Amino acid sequence: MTKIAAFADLHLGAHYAPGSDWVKAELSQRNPDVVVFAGDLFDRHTALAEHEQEGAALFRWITQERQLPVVMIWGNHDVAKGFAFHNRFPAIDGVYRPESFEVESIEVPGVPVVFHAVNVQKKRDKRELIDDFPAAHEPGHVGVFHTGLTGEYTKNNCLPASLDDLSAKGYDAWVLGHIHAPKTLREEPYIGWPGVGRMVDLEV
Ligand SMILES: [Mn+2]
Repeated sequence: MTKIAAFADLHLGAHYAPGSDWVKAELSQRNPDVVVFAGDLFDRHTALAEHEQEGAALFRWITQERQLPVVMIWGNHDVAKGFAFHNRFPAIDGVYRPESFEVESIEVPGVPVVFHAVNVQKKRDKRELIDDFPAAHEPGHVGVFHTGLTGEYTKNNCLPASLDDLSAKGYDAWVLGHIHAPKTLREEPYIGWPGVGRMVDLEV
């Protein structure tokens, strides 16, 4: 059993964002094997240089202080701010994310789970990528995806897909980003948006 602490849409810099102290407080109450973050670390409207430093410091705290690996993707806000390009965010040992803008399968040393994940590529990314996620035929697969799915929860959809598309992959969980109101779309196996200010505990 692998324990995952999952969150998304931290939106550092936004007035409604709970901030990195919230993440630290949540993780201090948990002992996961791996942390998953599903995109939008920064808010494209309001994040300043100090928030960039806060984001990097948070990921260093998780990986160095807590000694936990992180699997993360870039969301549309991060990309609009210029992260995901030019190595603007520092390389941090123990932080794993796709290196390209295609779906990649990520393995974390010591964690018997394969994470299938993709970075958003541009501010309004309407690519249909679900066919690029490999189907799983055995346990141990988790999807990490910054998507508004079929768009009913957002005016600005991102990387569209359907819930049925996700379900059909046979993964043990899908951690989604982009929608801020927490929403569990399927209980078991979990498919959902942790949302702003909520950390989700998964066992896969
Ligand atoms: Mn987003």
